[in-house]
Amino acid sequence: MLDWKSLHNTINSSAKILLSTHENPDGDGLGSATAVLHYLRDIGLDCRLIIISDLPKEYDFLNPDNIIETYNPGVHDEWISQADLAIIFDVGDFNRLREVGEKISANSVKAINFDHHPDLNDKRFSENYIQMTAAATGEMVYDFLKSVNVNLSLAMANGIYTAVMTDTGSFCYSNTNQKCHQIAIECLEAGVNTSQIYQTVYENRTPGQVELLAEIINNLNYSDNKELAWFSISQEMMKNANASKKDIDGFSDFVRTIQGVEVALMIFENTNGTCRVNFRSKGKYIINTIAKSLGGGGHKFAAGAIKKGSLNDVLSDVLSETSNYLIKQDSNFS
Ligand SMILES: [Mn+2]
Repeated sequence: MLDWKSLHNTINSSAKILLSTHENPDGDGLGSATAVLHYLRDIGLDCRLIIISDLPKEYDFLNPDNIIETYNPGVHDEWISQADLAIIFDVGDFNRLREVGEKISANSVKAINFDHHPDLNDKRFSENYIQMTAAATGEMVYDFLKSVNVNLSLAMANGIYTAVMTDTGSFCYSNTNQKCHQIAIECLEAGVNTSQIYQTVYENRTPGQVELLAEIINNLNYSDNKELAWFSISQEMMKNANASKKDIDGFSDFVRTIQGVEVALMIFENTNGTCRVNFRSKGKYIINTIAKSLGGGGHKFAAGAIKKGSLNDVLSDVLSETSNYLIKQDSNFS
């Protein structure tokens, strides 16, 4: 059990509190941060939620009064320099805060890591509230609020529900636990419109995204007894489909749904001479060990890394590395 009382004490002795989450934010980071923002404002604290990326359109519903701000040096630097506490949600890696993290460090703002990713022992965080058994950071936010008997407002419940729904693949992934469903019940009681949130987040694909997905499906590769399904996305494919980077979210999850496939692997060519490597496992294989060996990290069954090199070079390296890991884990089972 985490010492939530201590976090409440830290918060109550702070005058200006900055909340943030990782770049290219997802439902867990945004839902967690907005839920806590509403709580802190309800108890009268001065706080702002500032993120480095633009807010993805499908999460506009969490932002009715523009409570989520995209970092802008001219607008935010002075305020951040006066903040005495920063609470960072679901970040996984301090570097994923980009300039927001740099401002936090440059101003020596006390930074708290509030996350269900593994602890990276990053000295830039002064305190860590980490619970790797939590399905979502939003589950931890729920505990944090319940530790002082907060009745979930609709705004808080919308955030928490979005966080848990997105990180559990709508309560289907292997990380889904009893508590996720208990949280869902309480969110329903608070008035959350669950089907509307589902449709807003998942049934809003752009034509470009579907075009790109079609090309991926047509060029899907299998290896390792068809337990591994992999695909790569080049910048040329992105251009042809007129797709944006966030359009690729969920593709690995989709490929993992194929019968017999245990691990889905995506390799995405970035524009800066690196590739993003993304693993999803059904549960037979632990894949964050592979991600770690590539310099990345993540959860047991959902992990990734950024690797330098051309698409072809990274592809052949990662494929052989992945095969080795799968074979090794296979032999451990038998
Ligand atoms: Mn998460």
